[in-house]
Amino acid sequence: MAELKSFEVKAYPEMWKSLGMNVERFEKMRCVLGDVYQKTYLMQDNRPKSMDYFDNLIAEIHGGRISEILEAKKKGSPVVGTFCVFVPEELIVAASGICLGLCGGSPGSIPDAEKTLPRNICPMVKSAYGFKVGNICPYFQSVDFVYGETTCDAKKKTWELLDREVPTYVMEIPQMKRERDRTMWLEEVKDFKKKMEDVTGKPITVEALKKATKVMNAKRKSLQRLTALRSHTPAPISGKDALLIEQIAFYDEPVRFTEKLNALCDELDERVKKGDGVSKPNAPRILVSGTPMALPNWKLHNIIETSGGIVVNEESCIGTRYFKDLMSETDSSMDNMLANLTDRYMKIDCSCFTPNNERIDQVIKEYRDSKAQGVIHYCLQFCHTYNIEAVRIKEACEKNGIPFLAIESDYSAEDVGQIQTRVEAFLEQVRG
Ligand code: BJ8
Repeated sequence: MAELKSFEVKAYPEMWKSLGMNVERFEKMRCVLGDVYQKTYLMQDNRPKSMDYFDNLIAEIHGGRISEILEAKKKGSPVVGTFCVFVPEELIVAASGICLGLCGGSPGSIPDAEKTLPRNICPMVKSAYGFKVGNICPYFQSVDFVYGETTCDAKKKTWELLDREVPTYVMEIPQMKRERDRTMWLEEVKDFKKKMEDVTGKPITVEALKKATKVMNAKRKSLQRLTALRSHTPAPISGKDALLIEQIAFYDEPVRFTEKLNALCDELDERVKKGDGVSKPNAPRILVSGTPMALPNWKLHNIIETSGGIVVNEESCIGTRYFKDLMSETDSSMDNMLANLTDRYMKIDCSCFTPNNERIDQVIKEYRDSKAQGVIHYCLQFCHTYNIEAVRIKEACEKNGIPFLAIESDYSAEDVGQIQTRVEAFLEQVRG
């Protein structure tokens, strides 16, 4: 095991105060995050050198990146908070804006949310809402507005309450993918473009959207490249590190992120050539499928990898569902670009759709592409659509002779022992 390196998430109390945050509460959360990060990440053996950049982004998560965002805001960049990969990021970038994924992955903010929200709802929704009402997230404090969506019931009803705290607009996402749904979706995309234009007072031009498309495609390609590299045995990077990078993708500056991720991939290319990696040759290779894992939710990956397995793919919105589809770069009319944008986002196979056969096929495809040996379906507690869809994923795995395990969990540490026991037994089964 690697030596324990010293690490701290840096404190910026003056900045937090100026953002109207509860500094005392937040200071405690900062220390907990630093501690957990050190134990979860810095103890890993043989980490790629290029992970330094991503470690630094965590050290600067509550300050360095926030200063950049505030600086851009002063120069007129709108800052938009989102909770779903359905909100077209290209239009935010085309309006010189900053897109911040605000999903919550921490148990620390849940008590704040439970003062208002019912307890029996998704922990991701509670965590995010708690960050805002508790004034304990510098990202939430920096956004000009939030763009929510009508995917699941927990989210769409929470927007009504969130709107009291921060201006919250809602994009209607249909629950089916028929022609009439596409027509309605295109209108929603046009409304979103208009919203961005109203905020900046400038029209989004074809040229700006083309440029933004290139930025987003390049970012998505770098994430695809990372995913492809993980298909090698031994895996050149841990699942935990890959998950961290995917989480950082939702708040880092996209051009710099792409450059740094490509540099990491160059290093991983070298590792693959030399047969160097982070896992033992017989480590069971696991594809994790299901609900997204917002930062700092590293629970399942940590359990799998400290039990001797290696996670080689995330079939979820934190993973491939965010970056598997690119947008055409050849269009030259705004109407065509918006239509293509709609088509690109309609390919997202979230379980809120019915039917959602594409996702079942996608899990099997990614299982094969990543050379996995087992599927663990991860479902956040009270997420009904993913929980029910797991039945069909299980059936498809059984039909294809793929070992399958379903885990339902929240952000607490209470079920860690129980999950660990189930994961260990599953890894034994995969080993045969
Ligand atoms: S496209 S997965 S990011 S909706 S886990 S909050 S669904 S109760 S996150 Fe999602 Fe968009 Fe779909 Fe992806 Fe609700 Fe389920 Fe919680 Fe969820």
